[in-house]
Amino acid sequence: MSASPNHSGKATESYDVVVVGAGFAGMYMLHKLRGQGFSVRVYEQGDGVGGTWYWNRYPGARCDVESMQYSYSFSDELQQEWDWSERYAPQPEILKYANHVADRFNLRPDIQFSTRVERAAFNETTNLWSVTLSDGKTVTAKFVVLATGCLSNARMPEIRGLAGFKGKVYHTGHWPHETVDFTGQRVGVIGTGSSGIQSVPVIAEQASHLTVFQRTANFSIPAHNAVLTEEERQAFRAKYPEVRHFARVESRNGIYAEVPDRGALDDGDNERRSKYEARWNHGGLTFMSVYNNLALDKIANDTAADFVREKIAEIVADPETARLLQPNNHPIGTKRICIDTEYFSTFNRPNVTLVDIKSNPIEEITTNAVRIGVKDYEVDALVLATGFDAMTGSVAKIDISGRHGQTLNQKWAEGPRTYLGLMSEGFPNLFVITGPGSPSVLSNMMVSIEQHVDWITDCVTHMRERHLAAMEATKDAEDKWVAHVNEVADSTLYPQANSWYMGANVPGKPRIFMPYIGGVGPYRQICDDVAAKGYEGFVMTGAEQPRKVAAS
Ligand code: N01
Repeated sequence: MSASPNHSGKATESYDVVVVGAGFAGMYMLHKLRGQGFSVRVYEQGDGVGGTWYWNRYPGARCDVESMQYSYSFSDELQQEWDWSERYAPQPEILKYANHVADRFNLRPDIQFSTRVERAAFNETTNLWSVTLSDGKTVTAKFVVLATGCLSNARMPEIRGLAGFKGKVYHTGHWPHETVDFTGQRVGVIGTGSSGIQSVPVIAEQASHLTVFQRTANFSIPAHNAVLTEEERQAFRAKYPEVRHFARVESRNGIYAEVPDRGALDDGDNERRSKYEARWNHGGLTFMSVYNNLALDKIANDTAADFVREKIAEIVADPETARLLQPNNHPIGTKRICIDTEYFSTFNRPNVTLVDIKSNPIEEITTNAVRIGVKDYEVDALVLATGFDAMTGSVAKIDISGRHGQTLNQKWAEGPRTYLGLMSEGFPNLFVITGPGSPSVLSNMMVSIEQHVDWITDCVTHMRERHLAAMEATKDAEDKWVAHVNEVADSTLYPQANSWYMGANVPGKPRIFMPYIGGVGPYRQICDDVAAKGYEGFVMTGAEQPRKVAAS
């Protein structure tokens, strides 16, 4: 850090890099940049590290990527020494891991907690960002890195009367730190995405009655979670070099798994069914990689969707409830597939009711009930599992202005525009980690985070070595990238679903397929090629002005 006098004569803290957010992206960004000798300050809204795992403390929250893979790979010592207890670690364990990393790499001294970044403005004369914090302070930095997370801006539903409800209201994405005990209570859960599907079975065990309000049925595959034995951990650790290499370079989604070599229609009914059965019994996200054309060909996709619908009908005893739980308005996988533990069988419990709010929407929430038509479903507590303003929501909350005073919200009014999901033209020296236009949420986030952090670090080191002042995506490169992202998305079935990938869950949000679906391995290659060609598609300008260093 350095300090230079501002116009009022007071010293302004100045950093090479300001990082926004201390989740897994922000923590690794700090570690990596500091290792290269950059001065870095991280600002984090919460009072601890962990990002999404700090906020999402709802019952049943756990990872849907296996923990031996949903973990940092940058330190072999770290991955060899950390003991994951289960195949899919629960949220408290993932948060413990985040805290362990913060301590092990001594990150906390460079993180300011309980501090939001309110504004960031680029000064075209000095080529510095001026960053205003919620504590009223302003600091300057040459680079700003948004490590704000893709799913961290919890979205409250707009339902009449919600504010007047007299019981407790919880959002899964903003869960209290203290234990919430629903024992003896009548609980209503609104929303049946991943968060609802994970929390419903756990809440059902406590509540006297649980009513699940479902607008859209979702495809869910059993996790078959299990305790990891020491032998299993050791076996996995021994093959880490292969696992990590595959995830980074060869995979499409950052997950080590068998690569399908044929399409669903290349097999006969019996063979196909037995493959689906095997994947169902194995559990987890790899269900979707049993064949190579499930995301591309609707008829192929239907075979997998039908299989899951049949499974739901087998598990759920009441035929009408089973029918309602069978998804029928989107191809399987085009909304983030859910991974559950006993979700469908929970509806066989006598204390659980499913209410279809697609055909009969919620009219209002009264002081003690959810009102649908003439019927009041009385509840003592409400759990809103209604999701996030994904990918752009957290960025939009910061007032970011770039060249000519244009704000990022103005520029992204019709949908986010980036080059490689890393930078947006008109906003020099501003990076986004796992931003829209990169594989991000379609991948194992750890793999994508590490790739972006490494790329950004190489990039700013390149600039430092050449005393360059500013770097910016060109309009041409950005336009071509946006067109490519859309073209690839349009060649798949994904745009057919009203998903948060499309921004479709937020009223008024432009419908654009936000993540890059070209695959993690190919995307990495593109980013590496861009760097190898001297950061093709970016302009790097000017010799750096000497910054007055008053103190360090
Ligand atoms: O949110 P969602 P989520 N009235 O947007 C419904 C990640 N994640 O928090 O589909 C009534 O998927 C909405 O209905 P509809 C994961 O990537 C990971 O569950 O819009 N209902 C839907 O059912 C995931 O995909 C893990 O018709 C309303 C639900 O609320 C992402 O986070 C765990 C409504 C929202 O589902 C988001 O998951 C959890 C309204 N006004 C989450 N508004 C892991 O395992 C919304 N809904 C790592």
